[in-house]
Amino acid sequence: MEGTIKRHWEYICNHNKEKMKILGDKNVDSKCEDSENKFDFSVMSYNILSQDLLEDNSHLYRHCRRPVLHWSFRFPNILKEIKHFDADVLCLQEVQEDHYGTEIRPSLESLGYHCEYKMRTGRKPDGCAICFKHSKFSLLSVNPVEFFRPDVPLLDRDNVGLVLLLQPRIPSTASPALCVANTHLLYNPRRGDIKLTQLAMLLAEISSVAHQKDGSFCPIVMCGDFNSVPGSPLYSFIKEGKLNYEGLAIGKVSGQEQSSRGQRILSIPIWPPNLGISQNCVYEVQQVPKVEKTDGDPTQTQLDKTEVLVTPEKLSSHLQHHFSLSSVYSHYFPDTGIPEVTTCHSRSAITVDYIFYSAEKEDVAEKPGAEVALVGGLKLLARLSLLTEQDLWTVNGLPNENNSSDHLPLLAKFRLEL
Ligand code: KL2
Repeated sequence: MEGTIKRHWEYICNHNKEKMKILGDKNVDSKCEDSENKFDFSVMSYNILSQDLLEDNSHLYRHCRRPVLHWSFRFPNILKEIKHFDADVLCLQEVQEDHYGTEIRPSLESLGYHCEYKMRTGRKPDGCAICFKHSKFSLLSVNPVEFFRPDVPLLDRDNVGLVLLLQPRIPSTASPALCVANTHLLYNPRRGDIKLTQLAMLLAEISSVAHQKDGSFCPIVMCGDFNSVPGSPLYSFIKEGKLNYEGLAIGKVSGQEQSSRGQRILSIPIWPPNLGISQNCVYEVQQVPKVEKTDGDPTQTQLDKTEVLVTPEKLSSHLQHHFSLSSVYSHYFPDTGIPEVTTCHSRSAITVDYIFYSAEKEDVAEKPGAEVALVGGLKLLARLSLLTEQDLWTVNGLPNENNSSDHLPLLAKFRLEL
């Protein structure tokens, strides 16, 4: 087809303790060990560009031929793409409420998806959806997250997240649940203070949802448009599990813009205690432990909630989280060092979209001293290759005749070993 660019599947194998090898566009099963007790599934993360936002920010799309910007042109292309890739889990951002109700949800349901949706608070009528194949998962819980908090002046923006707990459908074998999170963080490049707090709120919700009875966490996939670039402090915090933000300008957190002239330095702490989230990104439980009414030892106490009880912290500029998260993409082409891009319009061509996942132990680089909780592991089997900015300008940038958002869909295939 004219004007299309080919993206290919990169299959990834781990050979004991060797580094990841990318085997190219070959059949995965002929190269990777085939294990019996496994559950394979695929995940797509896709910011589909809400029509209202397209129209509000029309200066970003001046390079586009007018007809390709109509929703009636764009939606069939987006649906075709979703159908073609046939992912088991879809994490969609910028899902406009009216289109969700009239077209997106009905179309996806007829493709065998169960759909959950969280609309932004405030006036912009778009939100995040997580859809999953009925045939692959059943729904254990739906956990929407609103980043707007009337009692916290910092949190005056309307972004949201959505966290689902899914049960893999596996005949006659017990499987752990899978926690899938989706978000679209604040765009404003200058407000890294808000972005980091939104991220902490999402991580706290994931902790609470993925937390299992034995104290460990089930496997986690965290997708979305984080409006932050690879290597930025926000990105590094996700990957490293820690961030010292002392002296960091709020405009430097996301790395979207170079200049940080006249910008405030992040305050310590970034968010106030009444948010109820610790510097370790878990919900704080402030209630007094209550004594169990049993015949047993009366000094034995039990907490009401499953959240981690956090001791009061001294003020420090260190953030932490307890998951060990890897990124499906590596953000640069290995041979040329040229950056991959996930969004491309007349103002920018950068990576802001990600699929993060809790990798199984062999995938995780040794991090001495890192306090990492026991988290169920996923093996990354494959990813759909991304493109360079130059590739995208050969097809007139985004959106174009065939790619109908200003973002590309990200796709990964995972294995859960049982
Ligand atoms: O970067 V995005 O596009 O993840 O693709 O997220 C936001 C931006 C989205 C939701 O707020 O709308 C876009 N300049 C450029 N893009 C903007 C602006 C802006 N001033 N405001 C919103 N968006």
